[in-house]
Amino acid sequence: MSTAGKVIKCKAAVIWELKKPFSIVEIEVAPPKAHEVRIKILASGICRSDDHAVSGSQYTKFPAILGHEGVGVVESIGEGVTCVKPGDKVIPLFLPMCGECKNCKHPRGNMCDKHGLGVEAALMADGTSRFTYKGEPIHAFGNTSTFTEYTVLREDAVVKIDAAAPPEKVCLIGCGFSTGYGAAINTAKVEPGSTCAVFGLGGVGLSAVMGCKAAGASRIIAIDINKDKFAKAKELGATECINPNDYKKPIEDVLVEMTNGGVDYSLEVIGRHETLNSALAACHKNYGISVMVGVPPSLSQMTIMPTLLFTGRTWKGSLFGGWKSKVAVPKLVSDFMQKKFTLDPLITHTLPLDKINEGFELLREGKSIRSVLVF
Ligand code: CND
Ligand code: ZN
Ligand code: ZN
Repeated sequence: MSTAGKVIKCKAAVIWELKKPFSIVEIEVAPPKAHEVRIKILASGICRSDDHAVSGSQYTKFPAILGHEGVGVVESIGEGVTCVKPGDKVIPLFLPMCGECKNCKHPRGNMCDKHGLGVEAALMADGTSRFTYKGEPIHAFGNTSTFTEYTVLREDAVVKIDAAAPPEKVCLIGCGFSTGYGAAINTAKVEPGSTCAVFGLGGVGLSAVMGCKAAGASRIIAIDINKDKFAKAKELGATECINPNDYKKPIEDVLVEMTNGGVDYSLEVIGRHETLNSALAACHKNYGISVMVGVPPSLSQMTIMPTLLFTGRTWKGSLFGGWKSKVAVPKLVSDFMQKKFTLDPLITHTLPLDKINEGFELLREGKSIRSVLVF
């Protein structure tokens, strides 16, 4: 029996307040309005940005349904939707793309003018939510909300992918893989033979290591305070792994010495002021490029020594790896299907939605790279 046009009752992981665990409850998901798409989620990875919302480091409206790294299948579409149809396998896009605005049309822009990423991504375009619990609205998150059996997306925030793609793997193309890999390739524009430093070896950082390797870097120095991450970093292309806690000197000084003046490219994939500063200082004065990939705390301010930039370094930020989401995601999925890169080493745990709190604990304890929830 078709569910189109009807409210669907389903399971979702709802977070009611800051720093509290998720609870699995039955919610109501309203049908998609015009230019919206309702999808059944098949798999969703857990990314640190979801945990930043739990901890308050990234401001979010509660109660909320988090999750921004998923794969689903279209259940029904609202009026005027032409980009997907029921039955299509899709990836939700936390960085939507209308394709019409100045940013979407600019060759280097990937942050659509029509859709924000902050609190405006917690509701649909008309300012309401499609999720309710016992009639009370629940906020969405990051234009996506994938920790639920069904979600509703704006049509600009969904793209069709190869029907044969395995959801429990390609969900990582919805955030972690694309963000790290693209930051190296598109934002830093790592060159063959260059020296790179990657700070933070989670799912996003290890994808940045893969991007540096694919771009032909000859030296990739991987940095983490958790040495358990080193074996995987080496497997994915790191040539050296170092732990800042093993040195008395600041890690930027260690890197400058190791590379006789600083690295060509540094990527900060943690989201802390201290490591952002270290990553900038560790790159070569004159021509070094440092890319901020980790999400710093919302509304925070940081201090840097202006001479770091004055002497020629470049400091850049990278959202979703600089990819234009609607165009790049299907292509990345097809590259994965053609075995141009692997996602298996990034996936350390697969869990049912009911075990979402366990998945977050594994991340906080540094025991997982990516946990993927399967539905
Ligand atoms: P995850 O927590 O898995 O990895 C972070 C790694 O950093 C861990 O291995 C930590 O041990 C390590 N670390 C922590 N503190 C330090 C330190 N002081 N020095 C060295 N290493 C340290 O996170 P993830 O890989 O899922 O995400 C990484 C960041 O990327 C995080 O801030 C997340 O919010 C952000 C991100 C950005 C974007 C984007 O579009 N730019 C999209 N999604 C996530
Ligand atoms: Zn993410
Ligand atoms: Zn746009």
